[in-house]
Amino acid sequence: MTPAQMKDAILHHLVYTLGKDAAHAQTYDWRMALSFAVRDKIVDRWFEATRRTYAGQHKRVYYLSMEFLIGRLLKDAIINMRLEEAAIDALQELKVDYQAILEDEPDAALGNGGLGRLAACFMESMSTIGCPAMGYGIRYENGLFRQRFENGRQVEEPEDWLSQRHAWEFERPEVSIDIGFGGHVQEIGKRANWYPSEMLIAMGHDTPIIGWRGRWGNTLRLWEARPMHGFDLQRFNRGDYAAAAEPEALARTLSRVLYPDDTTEQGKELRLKQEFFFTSASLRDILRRFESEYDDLRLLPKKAAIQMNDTHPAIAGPELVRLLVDERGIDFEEAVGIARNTLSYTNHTLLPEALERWDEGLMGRLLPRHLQLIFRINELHMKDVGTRKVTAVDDGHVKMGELSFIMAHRVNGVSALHTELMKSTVFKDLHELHPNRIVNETNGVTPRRWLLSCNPRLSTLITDAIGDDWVDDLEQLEKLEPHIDDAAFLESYAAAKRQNKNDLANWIAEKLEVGIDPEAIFDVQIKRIHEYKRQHLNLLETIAHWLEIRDNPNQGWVPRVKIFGGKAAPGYVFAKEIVRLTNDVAKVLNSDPLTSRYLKVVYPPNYNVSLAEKLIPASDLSEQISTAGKEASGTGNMKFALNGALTIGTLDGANVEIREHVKPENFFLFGMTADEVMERRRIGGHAGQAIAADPRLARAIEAIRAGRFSPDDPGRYHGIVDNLVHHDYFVVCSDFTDYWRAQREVDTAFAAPKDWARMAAFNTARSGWFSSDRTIRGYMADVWHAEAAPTVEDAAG
Ligand code: GL7
Repeated sequence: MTPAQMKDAILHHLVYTLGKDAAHAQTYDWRMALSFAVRDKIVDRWFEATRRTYAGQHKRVYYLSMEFLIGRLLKDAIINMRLEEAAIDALQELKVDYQAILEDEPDAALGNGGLGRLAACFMESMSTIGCPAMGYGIRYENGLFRQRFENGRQVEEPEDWLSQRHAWEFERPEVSIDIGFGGHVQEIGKRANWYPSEMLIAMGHDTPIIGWRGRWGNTLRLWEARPMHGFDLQRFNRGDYAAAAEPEALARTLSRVLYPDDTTEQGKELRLKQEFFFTSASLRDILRRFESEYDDLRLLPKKAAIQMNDTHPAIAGPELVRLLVDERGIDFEEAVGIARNTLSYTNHTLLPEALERWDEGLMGRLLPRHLQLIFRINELHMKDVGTRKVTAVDDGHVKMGELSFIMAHRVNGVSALHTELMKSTVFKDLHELHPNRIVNETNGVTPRRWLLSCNPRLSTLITDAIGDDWVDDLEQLEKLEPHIDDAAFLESYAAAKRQNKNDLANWIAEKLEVGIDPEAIFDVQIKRIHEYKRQHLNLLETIAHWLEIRDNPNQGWVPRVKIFGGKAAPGYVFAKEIVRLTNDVAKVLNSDPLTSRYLKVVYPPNYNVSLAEKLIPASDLSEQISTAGKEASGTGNMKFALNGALTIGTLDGANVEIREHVKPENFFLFGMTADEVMERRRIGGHAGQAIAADPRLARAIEAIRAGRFSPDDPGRYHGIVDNLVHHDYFVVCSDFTDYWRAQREVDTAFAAPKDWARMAAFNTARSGWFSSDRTIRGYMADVWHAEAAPTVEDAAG
């Protein structure tokens, strides 16, 4: 596409799709016009991919996920279609600011954190590889809440990303599936009829996901809940307007909100309804498509692989069995076999509070037939393995992890360490009974968004050095290794980082009115706020460091900016206190004339995908400091390493593999191992011992306790202090001393800029393995048994 053609396409959509003329068009209008111009090009590719999938009778992968944290889509689409030059030139002629258009797009925040973002990276990688696939999820009207700070406290506001027209989706009224809840079951022989008492409609909305170079496109189909019957005209005519609208409002509630929850359970009835709603709609859509092509249901596992992303879609097991047995007359045991060979399950966390369990009573009320089938599946499994030791139904609860395990032919963990811990802890018994079922697929991130698009300076430098094949095959980054000994290359590498840091410093000055020194270490911790992620360990070190600088302000300290980003689940009191403490600490430190040139704290509100794209390319140090054994993988850790930030981290999740790849000397390791953590917890008073042994730690805790960061309310953080001193389940105190040591090593290393640049460049060169393309290839080979289809030629010709 030439710039002139692009310009025509934009103007065409501006006039005929948006009904605006150029003289009156606002940023929004230009953004939509550009989006539609790009989308047109994508659609051709997308159709071609669909045609090929049908023609080649390829196996399809179905990725069922409660969350798809896709963020903005316009730049992604432009980059993957390689239309950036055309777009920039066209807009320049039209005198429209390209960056402003990109920034105008709301983030589609249909996810909480890593799990949802992983699903988004997977969608992009499957399209890049040409793996015929479809993502299925919920089209939340309100995505993850927007975070604001009021006197340092987190305030949540609804995210209304759909208040403007969404440029990327196609409404599919013809794909409307009725979903039932409640009611009763009538058994007739081996089958049953389920008569739900409540019905609503799931309507599909399709977003094309285009891969790199536009060679393949898959669909993300998100379900919207609609009422079965419109509003009640009788009531309306009687003037009872609110009651008339009630059925509609109730039905819509189902796709209204994304549960603002990270790794803790939400035992809400509505949540279970959401899970069944999207799972059932997706399965029936999948079966409808399958039956339009094949007439033998036993072929299902050969032609479809259905991935359950965590246990949120775990009802897929019983629902698929129900659809096969009750609606298609297949024998129960055979149906279980077909379902199991089609389904697989990814576990994303070992935190006990995050493993879903549903009360039998609730399940029986909402899904009476499913509960019957769960009992039968459970019995059949116990019979097959010849032991009653493991069970999916226990103590009046349905355990969704066990149910998923039993109904899947593969169960995967998301990093090597996490997979091993799965085998030895939560799924120990099941693993012994099915030793080949658990496999590992270490997470990855898409290099298109997380390097090519978000870090153009580094991308250009890399391409100049080794060509652009790395975008398809990220392990080519290893070819950078010989360049790392070239002083000119390293200088350019450092200069790119420095310019990214300048940009970020300017943005922070403008948005937060805090001046930061681009020469300082940009030390960044961005992720959900959670005790196990230990933002408070970072804060304690910050406070201890501040106090030490105050002792001796003229000692030539290495300047540092601590950058935090992240949301706390609205009901998670401790996490919200950490948010507030971070803001309070920032206030005190940033205005301290003695220390502020050496140490600042910034905490931009509303951390989301777009903010990550700004922060990561400008970071020097990546904080991955979770209690060992608690972070299943992490994916932010990979994005940082790829963009040349060094990690300070524990041996947790994928940190372990990152350290192996980038080499131990280019990684700041500290802290206890997962085994040591478990040992340490057995010692009574472990926190007290650690505090007594480290005066720096004692002083930092005392500063919080005495109210130095909350002089107007000295007792404000006594909850945090009490937790640290007396409980400290996440062994913050016991890891503090070693963390402090590692941070001082960071200071020393950063003071030698050439060596630092070398280590940073080495991180980039060795991060290629963490591409989600590699992860998806792993799933295709080990889990889905699926092959890539022949892709379309390059979009650019
Ligand atoms: C998570 C893990 O906590 C995180 O470590 C992992 O990288 C991610 C993707 O596998 O999944 N599990 C989880 O429940 N959430 C995660 O981010 C919310």
